[in-house]
Amino acid sequence: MKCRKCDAKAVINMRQHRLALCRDHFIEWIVESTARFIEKYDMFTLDDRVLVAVSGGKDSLALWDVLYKLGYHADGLYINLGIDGGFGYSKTSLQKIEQFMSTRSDLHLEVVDVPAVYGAPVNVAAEATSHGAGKPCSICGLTKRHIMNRVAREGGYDVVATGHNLDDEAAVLLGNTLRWQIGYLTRQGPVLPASEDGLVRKVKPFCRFYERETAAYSLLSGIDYVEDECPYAVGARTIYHKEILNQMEEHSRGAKLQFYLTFLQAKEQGIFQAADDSVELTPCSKCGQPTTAAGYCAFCRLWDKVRED
Ligand code: Q46
Ligand code: ZN
Ligand code: ZN
Repeated sequence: MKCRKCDAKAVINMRQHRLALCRDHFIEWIVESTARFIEKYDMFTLDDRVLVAVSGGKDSLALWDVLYKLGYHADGLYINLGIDGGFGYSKTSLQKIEQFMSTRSDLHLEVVDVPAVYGAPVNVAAEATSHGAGKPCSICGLTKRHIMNRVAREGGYDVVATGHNLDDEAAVLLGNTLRWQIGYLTRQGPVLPASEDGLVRKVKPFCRFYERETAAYSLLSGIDYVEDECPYAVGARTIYHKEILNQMEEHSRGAKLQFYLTFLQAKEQGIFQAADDSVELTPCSKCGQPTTAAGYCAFCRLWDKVRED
């Protein structure tokens, strides 16, 4: 199969777009489409300071690479969760990020070491509290959100960007829809606006790319990334939802993209407006970050408990 734009051999065929492209034109397509999505959803401008959450995986490194190419002022944030999983997951992740940075000039990385700063790896914290019931994911998510917001506020960043792709977003959407979690559905989308109470704007510039596209971008761009998933991702409900969506995609090309885009349209048309449950946030009396709780926020209560044990 030939590239749609030149005579070279196509390396990828995106059936949902009826678009086959060669290496160079595919890389160009990803970069240009990202720029278009950033503009379309009003994510940020060239004047903004962007903090990219990088895990060492294909999506976040590809995102950082694209923003770098587009000339955005994008710094990285790596949160060391202290997860080993028998193969040094967190350690390998940081190595891949450092390797990525060594071949690009003027990149800046903030590193937050969870065990050093807060007293324990997230999986140990999960065992020490009833919160996780064995799985560290809810504690891990809470901790990552807290740290991203703290670092962004302290560093004067305008926006936090994450590498979530369409497969991630469609899986979360399916989960939220199956349980009609209106609060989550109301907040899901390419942009989570900043709140006056101190939540920094969050954006997902890759939310319209299939996972195979971000993986292909990384491979074709020579980005070396951590291929192993976090050991705790195994058996996660989102993985099950991804499998269901993959089956749907096999039967009907573009099903995932359509599911996500029609959701965004429905939201724009006001389907969840009446249910908008925006809540009042107040500053946590310990760390000062916005919380719905009175007194200490969930993050501070959790990590205080971990340190007590
Ligand atoms: S939440 Fe759970 Fe992930 Fe944290 S513990 Fe690993 S799988 S990294 S996105
Ligand atoms: Zn071409
Ligand atoms: Zn707090």
